Amino acid sequence: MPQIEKTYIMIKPDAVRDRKIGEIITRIERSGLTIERLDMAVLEPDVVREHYAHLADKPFFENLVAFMTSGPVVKMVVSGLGAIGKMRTLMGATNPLDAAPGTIRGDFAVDVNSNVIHGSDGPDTAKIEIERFFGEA
Ligand code: DAT
Ligand code: MG
Repeated sequence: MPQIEKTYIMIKPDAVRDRKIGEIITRIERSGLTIERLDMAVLEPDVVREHYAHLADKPFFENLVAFMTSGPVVKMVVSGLGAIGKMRTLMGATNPLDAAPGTIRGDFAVDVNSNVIHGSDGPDTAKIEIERFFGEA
C-alpha cells in the first residue's frame, strides 16, 4: 500500500541557469505532491562529494562535483503518497538520451553530465539526504 513519504529533490545548476525552476516546480505540484521545504544555495564541493560518494571511483566524478558547484541549486523536501517513486517517474531516466518524452529529464535535459534534477532513490537515502541538506527536521 502506498505510504506518505518525503523525498529530497534538487534542481541542478543547469536548470536554474536556464530559468526552468518554475516549470519544474509546476510539474511537481501538478502531480499532487507537496513542496514542504524549499531553499536555494551554492553547494560546497565537500557536500557534493559526500552526496555522490557512490560514484567516487567513476572517471566523471570530478566533473560532476564541478558541475554541481557551478551555480545555485534549488533544494526541496517533497512529500506525498509514494513521493519517492513518483518523483523518480516524473524525473525520467538518469541519461536524458533514455528519458521518455514528458519526463523532466526527457523534456529539459540533453546530456547525462547536466541532467537538470536529483531525486532520492529510496527511503533510506531520502532520510539521509534530507538531513544532509536541511539538517534535523
Ligand atoms: P540518478 O541521478 O538518476 O539517481 P545516479 O545516482 O546513478 O543517478 O548518478 C548521479 C548523477 O551522476 C547523475 O544524475 C548524473 C551523474 N552521472 C551518472 N552516470 C553518469 C555517466 N555515465 N556520465 C556522467 N555523469 C553521470
Ligand atoms: Mg542517485
